[in-house]
Amino acid sequence: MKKKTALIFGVTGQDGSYLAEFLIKKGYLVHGVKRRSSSFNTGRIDHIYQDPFANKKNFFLHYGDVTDAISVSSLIKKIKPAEIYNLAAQSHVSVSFEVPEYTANADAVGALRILEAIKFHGFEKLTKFYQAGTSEMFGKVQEVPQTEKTAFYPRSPYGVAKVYAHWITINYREAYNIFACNGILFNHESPRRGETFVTRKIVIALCKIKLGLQDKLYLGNLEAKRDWGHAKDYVDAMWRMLQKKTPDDYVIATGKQFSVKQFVNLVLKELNIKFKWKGKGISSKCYTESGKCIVACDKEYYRPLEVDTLLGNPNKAKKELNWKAKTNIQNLVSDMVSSELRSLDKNAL
Ligand code: NDP
Ligand code: GDR
Repeated sequence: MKKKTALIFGVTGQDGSYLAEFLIKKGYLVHGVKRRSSSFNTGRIDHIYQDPFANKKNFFLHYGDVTDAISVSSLIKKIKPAEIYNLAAQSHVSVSFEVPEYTANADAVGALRILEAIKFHGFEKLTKFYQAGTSEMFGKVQEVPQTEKTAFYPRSPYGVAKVYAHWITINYREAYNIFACNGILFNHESPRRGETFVTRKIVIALCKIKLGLQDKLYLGNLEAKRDWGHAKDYVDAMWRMLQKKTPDDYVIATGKQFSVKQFVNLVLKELNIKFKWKGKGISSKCYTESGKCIVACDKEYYRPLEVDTLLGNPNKAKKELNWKAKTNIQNLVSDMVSSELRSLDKNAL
């Protein structure tokens, strides 16, 4: 039987790497798009090549960029994918305040470029499209918990760009009958999470503090609340959306919420570090039993606007996709901490 072909924009990122593994296991031929960079950016996917048991002909990499319409269009024409996953984005909310125009170009118009290429090549019936939408579109939340029907109120250039991508996906679905779905994914983390997102930043720093390799961790708003899941579970939901009879939009979340401070506490407990918090807000500090301050706040890590609280309602995904988050916060923390300790140990050798 002919293998299905998938094309992943953003294959070198956290989700792209898990999705590539997931699709290869399902028997797909997976094509991934990577950007030219001055140093290696394929660390998360190198093992897919190196695995001696994997059929190397299942995975192909191409240079491209979602800000470059010609490369997007040529790749789609050449590969003729049955499924396209658009995970490519400048995905850091805080950075989007520093580079708003680029963020709009990649995160908003990037989705349009892919959809337009599908239409331009007449692939409306051949190619299904997944758009990596985000809970950041809810921003200043209008309803708790958030569902597919909750109104958007984005609070960053990133969130605003993703709202455009969400609506252009619906627009191409309705105007041209393209099988196009929006995932509205809440935060998902893993040992492969970028080092500047808060969960990974906390895990790396506290593991180093435990091993005596670092003194202190500086954070921003400790009171922000997020619905945190595991990236491995979430790429499965992306795939399920494209296997349905009709295209639709789905919230993907755990339905549970924790603050940044609670996440710090969970990591400290996992590392068997006894601690005590003192102070409030930006003056909050966390001390060890021996009185050493190991966590403090710095205004550098506060944002011009904050999304205070996000909590997803994944009922539609459960009912229609038979999808449920398998990993709870405790298991997520354990996975991230044990992987970090292993890698620090390896680097020390
Ligand atoms: P990452 O930041 O880890 O990965 C982003 C990927 O996009 C990387 O492969 C990056 O390449 C690539 N990329 C960035 N700009 C371009 C560009 N101009 N052209 C082509 N590729 C580009 O993000 P995640 O894996 O965490 O997230 C995947 C997607 O899901 C993103 O769109 C994100 O916005 C969205 N999302 C993520 C959530 C999360 O909690 N993780 C929640 C909801 C949505 P490079 O490696 O070279 O930087
Ligand atoms: P977020 O993730 O903005 O939700 O976007 P991030 O981990 O960056 O922040 C979560 C919350 O933690 C607060 N915070 C800090 N954040 C960072 N990065 N660094 C700090 O030092 C720090 N201290 C406190 C933040 O203010 C925020 O409230 C992620 C990205 O993956 C997006 O691409 C995705 O769309 C959303 O999740 C869902």
